[in-house]
Amino acid sequence: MQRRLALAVIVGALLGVVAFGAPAQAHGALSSPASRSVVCGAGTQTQMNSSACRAAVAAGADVDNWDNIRVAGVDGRDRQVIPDGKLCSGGLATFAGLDLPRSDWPTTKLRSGASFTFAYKERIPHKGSFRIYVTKDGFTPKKALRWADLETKPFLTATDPSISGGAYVMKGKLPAKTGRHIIYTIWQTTSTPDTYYSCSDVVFTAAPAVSSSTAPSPTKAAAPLVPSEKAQPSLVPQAAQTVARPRSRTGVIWGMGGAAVLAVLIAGGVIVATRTTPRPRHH
Ligand SMILES: [Cu+2]
Repeated sequence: MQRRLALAVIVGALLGVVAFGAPAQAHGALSSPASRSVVCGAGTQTQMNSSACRAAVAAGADVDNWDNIRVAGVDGRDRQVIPDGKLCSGGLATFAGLDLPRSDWPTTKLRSGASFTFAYKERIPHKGSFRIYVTKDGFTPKKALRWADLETKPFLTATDPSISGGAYVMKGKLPAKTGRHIIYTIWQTTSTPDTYYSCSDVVFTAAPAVSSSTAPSPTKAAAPLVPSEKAQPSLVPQAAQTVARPRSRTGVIWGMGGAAVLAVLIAGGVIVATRTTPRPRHH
């Protein structure tokens, strides 16, 4: 019974954070294909528990603020300001773990050359332009990403794209690539001094021989972006998963507590949904 009470307190505190304490300075990151901070801070249970994410957090990666890899005053001089080997962290010590050269970062599968709808999840919208790059042929994730590893020109750019379901949506065509790569996204805002950086680990598969039921990405990408505010509270279930994490301490009590927790979370979700309707403001 005491444990149940403790659990309720934890959940309550967590909901409080989600509802009110959502990082005051919080902005955005590429969510489809998911960037490292999104994967490790707001991904699936499996992703957040992956060796790569654990190592990143251990090495310093403030993934709870997955949308906060931002550097002020860069003003388009990305290659001069962000050091080689630190592209994924934007050179920020608080995200240094995201630069770890590892082959086992969770990846998103993409079809080479296919149409794709990119999503850049935002918690606070800004005016600005996106530049999306891909790594050159011969890329290896075993070395920390350097500027010279990226194709010189972005394969997709967008200025002030529309927001749908809590994310900027950008339609484009994926580059013709094979195998493991990084998609590197730069969001240079104009309504604030900040530029945001993110690395998405992807695997390019061959284009389908015949267009068929395996129609590529757009549907898949659009799925989590159902218009309306629904996408916002999607972070709540993640929080729930986090709470449930100490699963080694199984037992009946957790099972019993589960129903109660679920009820609290659902109620919390409603509160969050209500509260997030007016967008937070800053700057
Ligand atoms: Cu911002």
